[in-house]
This record gives sequence, structure tokens and C-alpha cells, in this order.
Amino acid sequence: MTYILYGGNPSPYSRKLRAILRYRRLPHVWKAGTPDTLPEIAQVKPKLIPVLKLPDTGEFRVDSTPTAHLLEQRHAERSVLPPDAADAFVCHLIEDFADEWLTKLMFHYRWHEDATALWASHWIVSDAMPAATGKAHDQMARMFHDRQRSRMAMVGCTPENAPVIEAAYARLLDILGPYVGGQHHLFGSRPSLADFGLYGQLAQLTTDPWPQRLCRERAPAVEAWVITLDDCSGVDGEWKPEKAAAVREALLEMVGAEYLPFLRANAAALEKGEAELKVSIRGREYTQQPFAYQAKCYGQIRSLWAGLSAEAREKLEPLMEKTGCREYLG
Ligand SMILES: N[C@@H](CCC(=O)N[C@@H](CS)C(=O)NCC(=O)O)C(=O)O
Repeated sequence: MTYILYGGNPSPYSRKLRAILRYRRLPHVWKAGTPDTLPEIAQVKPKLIPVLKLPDTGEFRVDSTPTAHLLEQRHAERSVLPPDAADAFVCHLIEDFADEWLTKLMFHYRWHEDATALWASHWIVSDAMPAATGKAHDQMARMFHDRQRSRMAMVGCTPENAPVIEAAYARLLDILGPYVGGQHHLFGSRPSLADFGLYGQLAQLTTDPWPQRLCRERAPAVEAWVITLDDCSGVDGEWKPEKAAAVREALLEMVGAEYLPFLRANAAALEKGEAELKVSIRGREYTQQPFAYQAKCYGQIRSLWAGLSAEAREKLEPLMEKTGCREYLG
């Protein structure tokens, strides 16, 4: 009963899923996606990592969020979903925010500055093509570097959007720094799916030289937290959501002021068939091309909200109102 996880160390979603498998003590083998292993997943669509191979059926699964939920259905012990329905909704919002919004921070800080972009391109090739050395390695690194930099505008990582993205990183570090640590996760002393979503992006931001330096200057505890989240197999914690209410509220304020306005503008641009979305985020203009995947994320948040019991919704209303999220939920 051994899962196989195909991924990459420089891939936020691969790290997220591996950290979940480790915390949940699910037997697994990690296979870096390399020319030797990639043929094993050649038929899997869409062509993204991570890919999880299920031990019993041999099926392959892509997309870290539904895959994490599938693992919840298959294994009851050491769940990463808070048991209370209202908390589980907040957990989803923060996880989705990490996956879809904070990933812009990861991409910007990895590829915007020359020295870090160069470093990252070599790291990625070492991870994905360990057999390539010398000139072959350097050529691959250059190709990857150029490809990723050419994709920056597509995902919104432009010089015009940089002030929005950089302010978000500073804010995130200021929120997490004073709170997080080995025993201090978002819903108690055991990690949740939201913690692992943050972990995936932060594992990259605390490794790439430029954002790592910023983190060490501004909130060194965040890097230490990320290191502990990498392997929580020894953690036996408890759900104690009341302990981290303030940090969740501050993150939800970011969700309400940044992520949800972006999601709504993205959905509206797609609906109108527009090539570009424009949205004001904390008074600054943010522009990028819309994506269908993120429209799906928005729809999912809204349907999860609609599907909550009246009791759970009532419990969440004041928090959603206060953090600016409520108006986006339908
Ligand atoms: N929503 C997916 C996103 C996966 C994803 O975007 N993976 C990236 C690497 S981090 C990828 O495989 N990109 C393909 C490429 O760069 O060619 C998840 O949560 O797993």
C-alpha cells in the first residue's frame, strides 16, 4: 500500500502534497520528475506536477486540492480538515488563497530579479535533470529560465503589478511572523490543509535567495515554521481553533481585500469574453489575462458557502463581514 508521488522540490504543490503524506503517515515514495521517471506518467493529463499514483488501483491523480480531499476519503486518521464545518470553510478559503494568489508572490520573487532567476533555473534543472552536467545542464537552465520569464506576464507577474505583489508578501510575513511556530498552526497544534497550502508557496519563498532574504529580515520565525511543516510525521497535536483566531482573521482580510476581488474580476472578464481583467487592489490597479481555472475556484468557494448549514453560516457571518469577504460569497 505505497503511494507514489511524482513531483519536484521547486514545485509548491508537490511540496504541499508530500508534506501532507508525511504528516498523515501514509506510506509513499517520492519520485522526482526526471527523464527516467516521467515516462511513467506520460499519459496523465493535464501535464502538471505533482501526480499521485494510488497504490491499490494504480490510478493517477493530478491537482493537489482534490487529491488531498481524496486522501481524506481514503484514510480517517490524522485528517488535515478541521472538524467544525465553519472552520473547514475558512480552511478552504485560506488554502485556495495560498494556491492561487500567493503563488503570484512565489513566481514574481523567483523570476523577477536576475540573480534569483539564475539560481532558481539551476536548482530546477538539478532537480529535474540530475544526469545533465556541464554544458547540457547550463543549456537546460537557460532554456527554462527564458521560458519561465516569458510566462511572467501571463500570470500577472508584471512590473506594473509588482507593488501589489510585494506589499502582499510583506503583509503575509507581518501576519504570520509573530504567531507561527512548531506548535502554532492555523487551527491549533496540528496542521490543516490551509497550513499546507501556505507551506507549499512559502517553501519556495524561503528557499529562493531574494524572498528568503526578505523573510529572514522581516519574519525569521516563518522560515523556521516552514522547515517544521516539511515533515510533521512526529506531530501529535490538537484542534484548538480559538488560539489562532487573530491570525486567521488577518489572513481573511487579505483574502477579502486582494484574492476575492481578483477572483470576481477574473470571472467577470471571462463571462464578457474580455482578454484582460483590471481590478483595484488596496487602491492599486492590478491587470492580467483571465483564467478558467480560477473561475472554477471562485465558483467552488461560492458553492461551499451556499452549502453550509444555517448554523455554520450564522457563525461565520460577522467574520466574513469584518474581513471584507462577505460580499463575494453570494
Ligand atoms: N492546481 C495544481 C497546480 C499544479 C501546477 O501548476 N504545477 C506546476 C509546477 S508547480 C506545473 O506542473 N507546471 C507545468 C509546467 O511548468 O510545465 C495543483 O494544485 O496541483
